[in-house]
Amino acid sequence: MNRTLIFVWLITLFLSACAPAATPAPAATTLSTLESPPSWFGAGTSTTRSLSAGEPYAFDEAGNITGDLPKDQVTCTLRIWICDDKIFKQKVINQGAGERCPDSLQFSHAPQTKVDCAKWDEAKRTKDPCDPLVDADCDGVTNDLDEWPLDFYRQ
Ligand SMILES: [Ca+2]
Repeated sequence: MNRTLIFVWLITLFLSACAPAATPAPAATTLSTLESPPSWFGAGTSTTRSLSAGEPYAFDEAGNITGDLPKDQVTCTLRIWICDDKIFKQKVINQGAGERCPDSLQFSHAPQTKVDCAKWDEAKRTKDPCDPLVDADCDGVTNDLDEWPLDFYRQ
């Protein structure tokens, strides 16, 4: 073997040894830090309620009517009451074009659940393990995007 080939081989070996280690793949992101439903669900004396409807009005994010919708348009609404709070979800559809309200806005997607309001209120104050007004079931999916906002095991 000639000296040039040995030199190139040694340089290659040196550079590969000095190369930074491959960066590890990022850890899988979890949707939630919890492994089970938050402590406010399944206990306590209060019960959640929900109501879904199709309404000919426009709403703000809090569920207040802000005006009428054009003909053929309807706002599909889902209201969920938890302790003294309300979650409001909505989507405007065009019934004239054959659109219908999505299943995720049906009241059946927020079935009645027992709630411990003291624990609910404490989590609202501390945001621990999450802010229930943003993510009621603490599964990592915000209420506005969660198809099952009261079910930790379904998003
Ligand atoms: Ca959620």
